[in-house]
Amino acid sequence: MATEPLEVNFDGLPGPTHNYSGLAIGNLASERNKNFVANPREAALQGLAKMKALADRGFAQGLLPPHERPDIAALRALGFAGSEKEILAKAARQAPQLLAACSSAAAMWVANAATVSPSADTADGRVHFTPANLVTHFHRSLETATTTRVLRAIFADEQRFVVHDPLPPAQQLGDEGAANHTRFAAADNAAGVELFVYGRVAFDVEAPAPRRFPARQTREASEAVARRHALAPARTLFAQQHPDAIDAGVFHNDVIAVGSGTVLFCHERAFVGQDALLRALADRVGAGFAALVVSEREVSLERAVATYLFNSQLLPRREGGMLLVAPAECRSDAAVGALLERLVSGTGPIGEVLTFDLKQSMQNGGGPACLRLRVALTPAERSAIRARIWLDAALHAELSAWVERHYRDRLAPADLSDPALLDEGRRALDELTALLHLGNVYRFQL
Ligand code: SUG
Repeated sequence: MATEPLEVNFDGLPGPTHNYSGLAIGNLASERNKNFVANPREAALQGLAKMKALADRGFAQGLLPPHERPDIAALRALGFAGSEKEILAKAARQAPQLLAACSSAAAMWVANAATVSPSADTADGRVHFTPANLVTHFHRSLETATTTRVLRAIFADEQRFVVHDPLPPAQQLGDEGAANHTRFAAADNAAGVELFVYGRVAFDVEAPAPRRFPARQTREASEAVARRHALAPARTLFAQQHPDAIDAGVFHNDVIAVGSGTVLFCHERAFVGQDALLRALADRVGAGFAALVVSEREVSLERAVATYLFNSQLLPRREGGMLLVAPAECRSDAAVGALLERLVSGTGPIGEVLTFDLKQSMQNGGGPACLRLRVALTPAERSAIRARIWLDAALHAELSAWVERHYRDRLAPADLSDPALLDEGRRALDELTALLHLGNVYRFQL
């Protein structure tokens, strides 16, 4: 029997202002579902159901809290003045898209919270975190300060953890965190091979780049993160996302590739120079490395983006073989459904597929993998965490009741100026920090 996996999945809990404002350029779902009426309560319960199901299966499951929204300090910085109620009313009247940006619950997609390097990979033997600066989109850039505080509250033991500041907030250093980073390792406790994926090279205008949609991550940002984390160059790889993939809606690499252990599951049009990359990975990860590459003929890039097939989690099962945690949308697509059947019926590394209804998040372009941040921890590092963030049956029940108490079941962009929403959110988050033993992490608490 395999030893207990060291990797912990921390899932982001969707917040009380979850809504569809069409804020994310190049994210087809977000663009398409603009102005839909959202159901924040259902979003949070769907997220909790996934966490619970995986915890019940024996996977180590943590959670990260939502952020305070609307972000009144950000609205003030944009020149809206007066009481909080006046600020909301003025922003709704004069600049509804700015109010939407300052109200987004996008912090739920914690694959973008930070890049994480486990202690087995770093020169000083500590777990390194670099919160992402998320500069490509204003609504996401607002997450960095709270994310940094939350990570420092949870990973507080400085002997074991270091939470860096985010990279400087400049487009040339655009960093989107773990969504563009994959770690491979031949065994638990073994030093890993870290793959950093970028969309463009900021300081080389000649380098290939997408034409239609922004490349959110730069090579310079990826390199800076690797440098800070003091990774061994021999075990660090950099690869470019295929510009055609970005232009087809692959705004983060985790929309087209997922890797874990010794397995990489990706589309044939995921990377520039894909064959060379696969050879380099095989060379560094070792003989066990297996690449499951899906051809355009079997599943087109367009269907891969529409179903979010690759935005899946790959988890090592105790009984052997890997579990693929995929969005429910994959089952209803003929080509993707057939591929999943083929994967589990063969002798390949994937032994089982589990799908979840995450529609509330999916409609904003966030599948199972977007909702989680992977942190590989030794048992001693796990026990150094004091916050109550492990999702067991008791915490699941308490959080579900908390969601039922505080979350609305209908939220349209026009509701974002309702001052009651701000109060409801603060009341909920104040209770949540107590429930999770987090201390004060929100601006309204400081
Ligand atoms: O940054 N959507 C997010 C989705 C992030 C998905 N994360 C990963 N792939 N890891 C984004 O595009 C939409 C918000 C709105 O339109 O209301 C949004 O921000």
